[in-house]
Amino acid sequence: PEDHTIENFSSATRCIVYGMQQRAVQGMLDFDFMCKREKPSVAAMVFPFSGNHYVKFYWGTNEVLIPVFQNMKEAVEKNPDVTVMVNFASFRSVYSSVSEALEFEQLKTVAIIAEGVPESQTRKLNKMAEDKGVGIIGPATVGGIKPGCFRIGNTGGMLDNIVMSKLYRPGSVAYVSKSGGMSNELNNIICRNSDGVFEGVAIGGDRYPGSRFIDHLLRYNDNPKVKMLVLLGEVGGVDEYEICEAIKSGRISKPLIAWCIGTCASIFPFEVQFGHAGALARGNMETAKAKNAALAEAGAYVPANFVEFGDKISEVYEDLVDKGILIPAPEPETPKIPMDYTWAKRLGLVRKPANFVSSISDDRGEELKYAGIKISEVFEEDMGVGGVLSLLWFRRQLPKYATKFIEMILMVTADHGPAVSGAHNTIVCARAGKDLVSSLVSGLLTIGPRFGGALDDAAAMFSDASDHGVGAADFVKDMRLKNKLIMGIGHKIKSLSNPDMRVEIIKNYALENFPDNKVLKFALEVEQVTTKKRSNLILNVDGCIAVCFVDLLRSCGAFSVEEADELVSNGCLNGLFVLGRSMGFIGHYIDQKRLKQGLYRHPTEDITYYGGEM
Ligand code: Q5B
Repeated sequence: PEDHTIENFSSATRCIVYGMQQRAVQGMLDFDFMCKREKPSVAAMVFPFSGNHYVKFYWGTNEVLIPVFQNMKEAVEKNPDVTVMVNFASFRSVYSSVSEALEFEQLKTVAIIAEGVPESQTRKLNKMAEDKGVGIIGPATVGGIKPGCFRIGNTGGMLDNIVMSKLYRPGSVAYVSKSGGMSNELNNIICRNSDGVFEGVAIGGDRYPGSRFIDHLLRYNDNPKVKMLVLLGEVGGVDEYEICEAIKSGRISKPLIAWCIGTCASIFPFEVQFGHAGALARGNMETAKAKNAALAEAGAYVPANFVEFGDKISEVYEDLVDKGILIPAPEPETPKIPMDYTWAKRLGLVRKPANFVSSISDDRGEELKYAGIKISEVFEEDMGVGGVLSLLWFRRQLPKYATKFIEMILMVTADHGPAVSGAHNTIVCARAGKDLVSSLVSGLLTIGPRFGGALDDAAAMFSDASDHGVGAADFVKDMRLKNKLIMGIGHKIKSLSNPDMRVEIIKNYALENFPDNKVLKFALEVEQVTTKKRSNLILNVDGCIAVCFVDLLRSCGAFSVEEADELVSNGCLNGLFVLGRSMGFIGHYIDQKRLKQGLYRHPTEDITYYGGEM
């Protein structure tokens, strides 16, 4: 049947890309730029899963914004010049998205890229499209390319490929094939053996393609700018016989070079299903061999094998040139297209200092790594949270007693009731209707020199005095003279008569397991002095963790004293409290939500309103 529903693309053809295929869109825009198109061929994108927005693309070295719409209706209405839909929907949503698109009269061509579309759905879509006079390219196709005019999706491959195959300017040879991969091969073969491609379409490898070989070949035959036709058929189906008929009847009048791939199928003792869904011969007529013979018999130029396909094209081309039927156009300058930085870097053509250095984890390879250790090994060796923390914070695998100690710290600091500053803040924030992160952060922001954030300074003060051989009493006296509080000493409710069990647990573990307890022992001597003044001036949980951790870092063998001190001065000890207490704050947030607690307002009788002079 004469089916001319496929529109002839021009340098003004514009499309809507369905799906967030940013790489494909960039490829189309790069092609447009190379072809010196005035406007980008992609007018808009449609992505149902986000609100309307814009995405930035390169237009040469400049940047342009392409709108993304949530639905086709708006995209079509806002872009009345669009006639093509390039549909990247998955096989699951091809049917609904294409049927919707067929409602819009302005669309003349739909390219369906997805593979695996159910044949029953394809056939329904084909019927709907035919009734509405819309041309379908695909499914299961890369699309097609018309040099100088329009490129569907990724057809033609990478930009260097497009340049090598001279797809930025029209030649005189138009081809049709099934496969996208083989189209690339054709672009190359045709470029080497003629003045190049005028247009090429891959109709897709399914058994029921929307448009067929004949539709495109007739269209090409009727275009005076096309001088030669190329067909790359394949094993399976009988569409090639329609072409034979068209040649015999004279409907196809231009020279056609044809080859059906899959001739090797006869080597197998059984019928072979090749890569495409439609590439299986059901009977002798559908074999590549039979179809090649029929094409040759009808008058097509059929080489002896695929290797000679290019030679056959060259032969026909030279003949047309000799006869003056084909006059090659002067070769334009090869367009320069800026190379993407990532690609140029991969080719080793450019370098640039990185803005960022990171040394603790790497997600680029097959497996996530923490400090060079694969995540699977972390589990195989049962490193636990302590092991992971030591990899990420210290880039070291610490001994088991050390990683267990880290876990003990996280456990003892996890919570200390709702009354402490941080939990209180988290609770008030949660009750004000805020989300988890805001409530957590409002609690964390109270961690500081008085509450939970005394570890780093405690470590620095005790280790400095201990390193310099200062006696405990002199240290306390000296701090008082300087009007400084000793960090890690004192507690609001814990005292000699109400000891803090957390401190006992930490202290005893360190005394029993660490190779050295020098700084802890000094801190305990200081506690002896301070508690004589007031019984709540005990070595508190911050102070005890801090001094034990200094002893651990210095004596576990993984760090030098300088490295250990640098880690402390970088704030890792307060980090332990922050990390541990986050568990409690999140618990308080969840608790308040569970208890459906309303907005908190502090009782006025609990506030002294002072209006006097200050
Ligand atoms: N005096 C912790 O103060 C607290 C002194 C001192 C010398 C000291 C106070 C302090 C250093 C910071 C520190 C961590 C504010 C605490 C934690 C986590 C927690 C919290 C929880 C949890 C308590 C009364 C008298 C005054 C002061 C003297 C006090 N501290 N002298 N060095 N360090 N410590 N913070 O009881 O002569 O009367 O003027 O800042 O280590 O945050 O559970 O609550 O897990 O959540 O209000 O455990 O010690 O005492 O400030 O009224 O002082 O003692 O000079 O002497 P208080 P103040 P004087 S653990």
